[in-house]
Amino acid sequence: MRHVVATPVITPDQIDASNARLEAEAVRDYAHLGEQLARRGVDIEDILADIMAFKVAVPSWGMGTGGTRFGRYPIAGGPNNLFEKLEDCAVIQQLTKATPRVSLHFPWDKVKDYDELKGFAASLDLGFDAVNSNTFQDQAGQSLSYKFGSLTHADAPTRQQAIEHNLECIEIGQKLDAKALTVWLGDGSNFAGQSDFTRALERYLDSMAVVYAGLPDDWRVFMEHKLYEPAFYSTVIQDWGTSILCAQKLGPKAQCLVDLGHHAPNVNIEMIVARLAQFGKLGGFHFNDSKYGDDDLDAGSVNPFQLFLVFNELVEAKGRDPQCFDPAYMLDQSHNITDPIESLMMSVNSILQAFTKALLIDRVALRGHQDGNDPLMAHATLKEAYDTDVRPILKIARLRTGAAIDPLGVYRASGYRAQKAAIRVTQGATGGGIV
Ligand code: RM4
Ligand code: MN
Ligand code: MN
Repeated sequence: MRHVVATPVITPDQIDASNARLEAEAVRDYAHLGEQLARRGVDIEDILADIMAFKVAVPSWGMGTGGTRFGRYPIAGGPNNLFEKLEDCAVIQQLTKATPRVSLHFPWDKVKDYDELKGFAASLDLGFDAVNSNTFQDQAGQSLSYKFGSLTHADAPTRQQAIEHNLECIEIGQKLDAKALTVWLGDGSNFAGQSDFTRALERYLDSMAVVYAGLPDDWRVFMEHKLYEPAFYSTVIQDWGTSILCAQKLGPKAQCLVDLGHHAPNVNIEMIVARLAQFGKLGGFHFNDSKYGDDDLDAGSVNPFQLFLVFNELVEAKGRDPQCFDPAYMLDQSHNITDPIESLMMSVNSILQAFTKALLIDRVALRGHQDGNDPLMAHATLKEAYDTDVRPILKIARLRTGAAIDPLGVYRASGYRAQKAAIRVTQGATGGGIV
């Protein structure tokens, strides 16, 4: 039971000392921005309240250095097991106070005792978000292979094995107070003619109906589409169209999950977001950024404007349906050349910036310009919000929630990773892969 209670990873003193140095300047900048926004009819405190309330889950699998299929470069002091990953998640939560929940992936994150895991997480101020199933790899000792598919496999026993794995994820998730299962499926084909598109989707729906029936009343299942990889000719749940058709067929607890990297280059993702929200089927998000495909780069690092446009749709959807619109926000990134803690803290910041700017859009003016057929002013209304430097709001939000005004600065000064390097075993640099 060595894991039952964890001690805080960065001491509150370290955060307080840094905040004390930065507070006066942050407060002055915030007051100045407040004045500017007041001239635009915006109360900065309203925006701040929304920002302080916004939370995004972090992925357990994002805590290790990812790697590509060509290689992996582990960092000294990186986590070797789920408990160490949770310690790293706790650092992000301590310094940002925007990531109180962790999304787990099974069987990668299987442990013997889930009460112990829950207690350990709680002692670090962490809870759990959606659980993710994995039928895209064969595990040691697994009786039937997923080489030719899982939930859509031609053989019923293999489908059954994949169904049971998803049901087991729900069972584990219930022990951890999760409320959703995310199913991303690698099933697809590599050759034209290899798979019958229609029959494969029928099998998917049949399998998912069994998984759906196993959902507790207050649970949702998220279907995560992705256009290619690991299958390179066709993928069963390849886009939001297939995803929403299946969600509609399965029932109200089934919703679609948008991973920003799972679309062809140049696809208008913000429009997909609007469509899914309009029909009550936007269940969740995996934030990351990309240039070519499922690159899993840090959110907002390549295309922050797109992230802003996505948040514009999210704010718009929330405005239309404040009671029911409640997507689960998660990060899903692979950190190949940076310390994952640093990358994730930066990504949280980028997401919050995009959200803050989206909240600043003058929606009455925008609608007027849209209906008055004034494209230039409609666009200028978006740009007015996008061009605002909202960093003072984020700093004050962190100050007021007990986080660090400068998370990266405190993290670097703490020497956290070096301390862990002295305790944790550093893995060898061999092999590739996503975890
Ligand atoms: C997939 C997808 C899933 C994630 C796996 C590891 O591309 O994004 O969400 O669970 O990668
Ligand atoms: Mn994803
Ligand atoms: Mn992905």
